[in-house]
Amino acid sequence: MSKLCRTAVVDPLGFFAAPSFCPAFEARLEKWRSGFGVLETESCRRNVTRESAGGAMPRYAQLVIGPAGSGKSTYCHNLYQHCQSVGRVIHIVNLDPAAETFRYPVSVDIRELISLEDVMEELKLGPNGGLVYCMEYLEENLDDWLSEQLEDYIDDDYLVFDCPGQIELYSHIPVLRTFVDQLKKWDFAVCAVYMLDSQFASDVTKYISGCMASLSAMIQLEVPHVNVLTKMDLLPSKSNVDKFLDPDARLLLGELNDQMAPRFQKLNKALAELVDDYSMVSFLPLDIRDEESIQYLLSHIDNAIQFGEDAEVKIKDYDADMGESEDAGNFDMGGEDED
Ligand SMILES: Nc1nc2c(ncn2[C@@H]2O[C@H](COP(=O)(O)OP(=O)(O)O)[C@@H](O)[C@H]2O)c(=O)[nH]1
Ligand SMILES: [Mg+2]
Repeated sequence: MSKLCRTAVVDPLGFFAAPSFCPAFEARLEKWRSGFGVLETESCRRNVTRESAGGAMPRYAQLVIGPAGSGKSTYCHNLYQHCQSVGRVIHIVNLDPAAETFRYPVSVDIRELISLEDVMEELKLGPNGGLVYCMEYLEENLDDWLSEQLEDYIDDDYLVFDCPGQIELYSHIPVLRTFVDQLKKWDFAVCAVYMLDSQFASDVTKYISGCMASLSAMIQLEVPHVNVLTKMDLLPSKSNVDKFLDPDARLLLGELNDQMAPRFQKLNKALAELVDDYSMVSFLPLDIRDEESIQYLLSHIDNAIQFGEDAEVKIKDYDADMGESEDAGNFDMGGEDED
């Protein structure tokens, strides 16, 4: 179903030449340099080009997703600050109807459309049900309310959507998928940025559960997907986390088997294979204290949506490469020689 496709690796700002601050970065960097860093599915290749946008430049969007408390809004704030310091303009859209305070300027706010408090009060719903109701209400109002809100953002504009963290949105409720499809129709090139708290990397069993949640979002959304391990500043030792940034399925399996009862071995193997087959389980670490870390992450995301690239290059990558040769475009990540 999914394929890892070779994409053009562009480095307009020279970030890939910058030294990284942890060894696993170097490994990831090499992967990106050799041209396979973004997981893309069939529909990813329908991402926006200048031609599909009717000759206009596409707009760009990051969809910042992940569990509640994983650091989505904090990332948006730090990203905003970083962009300001390098003279780059981004606009942040709050899609969380439960958000109360913001540390970044909110360009568009879902709470102007619907308020969680009102929903809970009038429909007698709890916070979770209320939030799902709000998001479904947004889904119904994409064509009028959201389209009107976004019409001021034109060619080349870069929007960052700060999403709520309810797991339902990433597992089985199709709201975000509809949302992403609509953004694509409006000529946005979209990248999902999945945030996972680094405490998930303290233990292999937690890590696998975090990976499964991210995988579920990735399969549902079918857009270029970048996983981020947040709150790196809270980790006592960065070296212990390296194995989770770009994991080896066999090592994962060994650790899972060591920690769990023998009857789970078959399940562990299936999970490790799933992780390996999808090749999605690589994370970029985010340490918000470190400007370079934010810059590095942003450069990956920009690559994923080919921000700043000429449309002709995109067309070549997505069409010619794929048509020319299967080997040129697709990787079977199950093999041992991939690293
Ligand atoms: N130390 C540290 N705390 C963080 C970081 N990111 C988020 N937090 C804290 O984690 C909590 C949840 O963060 P928030 O961005 O609101 O998460 P969201 O629910 O995913 O938007 C807040 O108290 C943040 O201050 C980080 O990188 N380092
Ligand atoms: Mg938030």
